[in-house]
Amino acid sequence: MTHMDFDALVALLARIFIANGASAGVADILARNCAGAERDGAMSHGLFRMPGYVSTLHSGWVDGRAEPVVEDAGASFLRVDAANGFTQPALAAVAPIAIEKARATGACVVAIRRSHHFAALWPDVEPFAEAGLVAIAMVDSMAVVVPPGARRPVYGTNPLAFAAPREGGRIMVFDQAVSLLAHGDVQIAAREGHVLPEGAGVDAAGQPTRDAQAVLDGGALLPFGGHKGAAIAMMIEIMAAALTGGNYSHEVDWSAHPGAQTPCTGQCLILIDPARGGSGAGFAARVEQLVDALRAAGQERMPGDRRFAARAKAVRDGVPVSAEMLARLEALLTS
Ligand code: NDP
Ligand code: PYC
Repeated sequence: MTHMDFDALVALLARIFIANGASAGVADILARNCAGAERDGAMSHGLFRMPGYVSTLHSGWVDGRAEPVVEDAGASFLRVDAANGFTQPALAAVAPIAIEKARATGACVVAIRRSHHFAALWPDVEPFAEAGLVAIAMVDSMAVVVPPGARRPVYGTNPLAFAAPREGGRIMVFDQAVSLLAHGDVQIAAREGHVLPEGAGVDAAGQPTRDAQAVLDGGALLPFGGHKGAAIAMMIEIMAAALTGGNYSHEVDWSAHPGAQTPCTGQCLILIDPARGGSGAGFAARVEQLVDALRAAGQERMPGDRRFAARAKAVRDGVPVSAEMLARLEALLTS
């Protein structure tokens, strides 16, 4: 295991993206995102994803050089056509305008369509909370989650991320899939031979299974919390696809592009200026009071705590990367 300087890791990943057809701008954004996930210990969306990005670029399914088009849709509404590119460059293009609108009007909805999201969602919300706004993001993905009572998957693993300012420049953030496990974690479990937790998935015959490979071989994932998680999955399909003009998870069809792995769907982002609410400038203090109440009640770990601790350690010691992973990454420079 070596410990890589974060910027050196970003530079290596950017070279891989460029070597496989991405523009320099897209490469830098995706490299920072992917290295950031690894740095924060979000392994299901860190370096593990690089071969998937590369095979998708080679398949012609995604445009690694796409130029997003931002459309003004009202005082508090922005649309973005990601032009069959990745979501993060589209978000980067619209973010400054969205912040401006949220500050000017109290809120802003951003509807991104024709966009590929293959990453963790927290990087899409954290910067807005750091800028003093509340941010909620939703993305639909590919149909691998079976609704209660249904015979086949319809929903994606559809992540939902939330971030809000806390006192002292800190933020409160959570980021979670609607399935009990993210698809990436099932792939990792299959590769490493781990058994899935109870209630994570079903096999091709629709029977409950803890076998990760059975879920991948024609089985499906289950939403967390049964019908309650399924309702959140439905909301995310409506907000990230119907509202944005993107694909539903069940409409993603990459069959003509062998090697494609990045779902082309949509993302909805909602920004709120918390100073407009009833707590006014006291919003961050009110968030802190909730955290205090949770801690007093015995909850020691807040969402984001593990990620922030991993980040602080990596900033100090470097990002741990195994020799095997480094060799795999270097091979992607010439794939
Ligand atoms: P996890 O279940 O690992 O974590 C979900 C959230 O709960 C995190 O905010 C986490 O904080 C927090 N958390 C975890 N354990 C505790 C605990 N004991 N007490 C308090 N808080 C806790 O995430 P998922 O497996 O659902 O998702 C993993 C990643 O996969 C996400 O980043 C998601 O965006 C991504 N994903 C992306 C998809 C896409 O289409 N692009 C699709 C599906 C998932 P912390 O981070 O600090 O652990
Ligand atoms: O881990 O479920 C997942 C996922 C889907 C798309 C990107 N990540």
